[in-house]
Amino acid sequence: MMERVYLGLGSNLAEPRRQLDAALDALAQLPDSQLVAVSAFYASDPLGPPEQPRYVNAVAELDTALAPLALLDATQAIEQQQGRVRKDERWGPRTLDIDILLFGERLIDEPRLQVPHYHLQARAFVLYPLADLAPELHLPDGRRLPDLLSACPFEGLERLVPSSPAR
Ligand code: PH2
Ligand code: MG
Ligand code: MG
Repeated sequence: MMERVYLGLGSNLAEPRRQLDAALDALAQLPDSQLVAVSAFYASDPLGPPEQPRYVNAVAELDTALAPLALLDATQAIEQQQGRVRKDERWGPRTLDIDILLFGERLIDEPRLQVPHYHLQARAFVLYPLADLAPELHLPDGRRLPDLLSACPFEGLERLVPSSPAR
């Protein structure tokens, strides 16, 4: 059975837009999956330690027959391929971060994976790209995206002009 997944992508090192483009190419190659749509790209100041470059973020819509932990393994492999180095610093700079935001109607609470993503509701750089793809989305826990958006100002986000005709 195919399930609809929303992935949050972020980068603030080594040409962030190029990192996101490469990540989307890799996601499009995943087995038993189809990349359905991609939001606009958005720039924003870092949330967390301030002494780091601005981020570029986007959200991707993926239909997949992979199990959640198999998809997590696959997205972590893509992060690794793109030079992600895990450091002790919380929310430090990274070449690529792929977060599983939503996985069909599932509520997942496992050591390696919590879905819906824990910080979803507080982050404009997640909510607004998500709304590009599914403005009327209902979360499996009953929350509605329009309500989350109205509690989270667009402030600080910069919608980027597409860098290629494809996006
Ligand atoms: N990701 C973080 C921490 N801070 N700030 C922005 N603007 N964008 C991010 O994707 C981001 C962040 C941890 O994953
Ligand atoms: Mg993240
Ligand atoms: Mg992450």
